[in-house]
Amino acid sequence: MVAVLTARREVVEGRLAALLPSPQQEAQHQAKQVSAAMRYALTAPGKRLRPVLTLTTAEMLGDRRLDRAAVLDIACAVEMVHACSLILDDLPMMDDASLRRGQPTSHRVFGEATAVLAAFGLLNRAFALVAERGAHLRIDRYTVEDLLHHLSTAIGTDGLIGGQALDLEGRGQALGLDRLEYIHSHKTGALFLCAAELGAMVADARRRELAAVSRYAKNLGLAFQITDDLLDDESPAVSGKDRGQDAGHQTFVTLLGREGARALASELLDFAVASLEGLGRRADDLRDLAEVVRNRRR
Ligand code: GRG
Repeated sequence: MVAVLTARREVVEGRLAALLPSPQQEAQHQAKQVSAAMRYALTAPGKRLRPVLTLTTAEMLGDRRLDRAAVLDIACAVEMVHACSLILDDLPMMDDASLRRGQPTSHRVFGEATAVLAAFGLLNRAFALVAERGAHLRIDRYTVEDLLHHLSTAIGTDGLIGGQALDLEGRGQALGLDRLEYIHSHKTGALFLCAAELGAMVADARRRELAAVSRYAKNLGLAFQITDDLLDDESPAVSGKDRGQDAGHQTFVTLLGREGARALASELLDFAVASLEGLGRRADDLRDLAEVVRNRRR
């Protein structure tokens, strides 16, 4: 990753744990196990691409009024939603995964009931953070309600939840490309889109800028899922997940073959980069982020 993106990832990494009760506070807490499970899932070694996307978009479009501390917490809220979705996705009733981010999945460590509560604890904390931090931003074009509405729409039945539901329904069936694209542009793409759009909104983006960022993130998110499919049948040492987690499911690789999937990902990333044309050199970090996805090995 280029230096500025790595630096943003480290800033996120440094902030995430501080947004949950500390292990000392946890020890005093009645609900110790659920707090410990939230921390376990959130601080596990993830790539932090979604919050980096939020920060990068905000830095690109923000002016001197940009409240970097608030933006960082809103970016971390996006990562909390992501961590929530990973806990739920790994449950026996969903993907039944045993390994995530190179370590045992949350339900394997804490049990299913605590894992589910931790997922909703993270989701709840994410909304609280956006509400608290979004309320005092110095922006004119968007309100804190817009931010919250955006986040809840991204998660809902027209977002992650809808994509996941259709993914589960389609298990074991032959799906066409349109259906597969619909599933993954919701299940995976919706949070990329939301991450970028929140970054634009907290920077008080003009509508034209927001539209460009949205087009970029839609293409980036779907491309990211395709690269995920490509990595899935590689070793768990690389992906940090169970080997062949997608075995028996239709994926972009089973549908198009490795070369076809690689070509589609590359085309989507080209579209993503082309969407940034009107933003000039300011968008170079987002261009670099597209290259990170194109070349990802984990
Ligand atoms: C209520 C938030 C919520 C969700 C319910 C379970 C569910 C609906 C959706 C599942 C969404 C999901 C887990 C999609 C997979 C996305 C994906 C490609 C995950 C891997 O992302 P990386 O590689 O992971 O960025 P790291 O570990 O690096 O963060």
